Amino acid sequence: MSATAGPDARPVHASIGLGANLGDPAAALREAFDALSRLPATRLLVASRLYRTPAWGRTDQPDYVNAAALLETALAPQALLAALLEIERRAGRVRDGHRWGPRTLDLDLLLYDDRVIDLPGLRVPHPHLHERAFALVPLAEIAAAEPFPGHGCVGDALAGVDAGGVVAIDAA
Ligand code: A4P
Ligand code: MG
Repeated sequence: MSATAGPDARPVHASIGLGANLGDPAAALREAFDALSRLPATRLLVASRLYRTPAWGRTDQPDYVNAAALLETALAPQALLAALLEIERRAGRVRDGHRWGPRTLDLDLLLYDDRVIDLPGLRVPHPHLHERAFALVPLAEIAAAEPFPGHGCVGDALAGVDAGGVVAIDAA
């Protein structure tokens, strides 16, 4: 697998969702923005504010801090996901096998250009993005016009969720 999409690859926009609810979530997200800005063949175009959000999926855990980043990247999607998992690992992420459980840092590849990818370890758009206000609110702040295959654009999808409880807490 080549790390980049090829010598003639046109850099594309990729949207990343950031989340944490253990340790110091705000500090973890700020460090993650920094790590994203240092990825090879990649520019961090814009970072959202940080948002406090009620836990989704499993509610018996602390509130999350969530945010989003818009990248311009020549990394292929699989290489970008591998880089995200490495940033999570360096932030002390431990996978205990519990789906949707608490975490020190979670980085999801939400959108990659206007591509639909369905591989065993990588699904894009992220399969839950359209139903998650905690991901759509920060993403719409910075990338409302980005295409969201199957849902129009990010702003269109945001109109379909209840964004109550998702509150900006800070500048990123
Ligand atoms: N994977 C496949 N596609 C992707 C993608 N587009 N982006 C694979 C990232 N990863 C992708 O990830 C498990 C595997 O999914 C990865 O190794 C990768 O190969 P994980 O982060 O361990 O996932 P998980 O927690 O077991 O389940 P899931 O559904 O992926 O969890 P999410 O989507 O990460 O959600 N509530 C609030 N308010 N805020 C949150 O941020 N996060 C979660 C976890 C639950 N509730 C939340 C939040
Ligand atoms: Mg994840």
